[in-house]
Amino acid sequence: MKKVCIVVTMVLFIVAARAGMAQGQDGWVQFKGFKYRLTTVEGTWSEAEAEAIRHGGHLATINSREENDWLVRTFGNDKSFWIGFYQPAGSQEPAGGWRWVSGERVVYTNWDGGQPDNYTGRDNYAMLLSGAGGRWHDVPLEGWPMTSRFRGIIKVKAELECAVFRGVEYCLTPSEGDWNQAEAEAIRHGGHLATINSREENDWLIRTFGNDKSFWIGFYQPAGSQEPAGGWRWVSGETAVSPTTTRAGTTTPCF
Ligand SMILES: [Ca+2]
Ligand SMILES: [Ca+2]
Repeated sequence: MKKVCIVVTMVLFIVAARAGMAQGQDGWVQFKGFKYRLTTVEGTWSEAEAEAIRHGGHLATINSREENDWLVRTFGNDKSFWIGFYQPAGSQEPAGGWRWVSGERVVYTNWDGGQPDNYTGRDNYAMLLSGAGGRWHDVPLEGWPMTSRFRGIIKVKAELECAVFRGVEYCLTPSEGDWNQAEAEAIRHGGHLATINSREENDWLIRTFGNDKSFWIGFYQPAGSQEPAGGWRWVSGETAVSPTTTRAGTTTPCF
């Protein structure tokens, strides 16, 4: 009866999933509606920003301590990374005029002690400096020291809200619809509505996607089944946990 309840109470929202998009496979990692990855090669700030634009985004804008901490946890702090913060020509040195290349308002900064200092006389670009615990330094366009080049952190608005659990990516469908529309959307992304194979997976889905809305999952009852509990099956075809099969979604609690 538990699973019957899940399906019957789902009305509003829907969930889709896709296979093969787990963290690391294509280099992108998601955080709160955005996806991030490093530039493919080391270069100047301008070269890093150009690559970010090719991916449809910019060098990272960092809007909170939470985001800054997540970036350091995700990409490490043993190398320096360009971010999208720069100081336009003619700004008051050393701290005047800094802005985000995305155009977003500056609501958070995390300069290291004594920074920005315009040390070289042309420190007009910001980076997460290696070994500085996620604090920022102003450096010249081609990095500091002069001969060094760096990778940048690219940030792009995510098409779908997704999260990864045990190597499988789970995403919310971008709009509300009926069960069939949700499943069609899931198939377009290479997966199915979620198959849920354990209490742990179910709990993770609720923690991740919340419980203030209802979500479709991939459980349904074929026509002709014995009512109300007979014949229920997963649209993915799964009958038990299968680590190679796509599954995704979230649910309403029926415990
Ligand atoms: Ca400067
Ligand atoms: Ca500096």
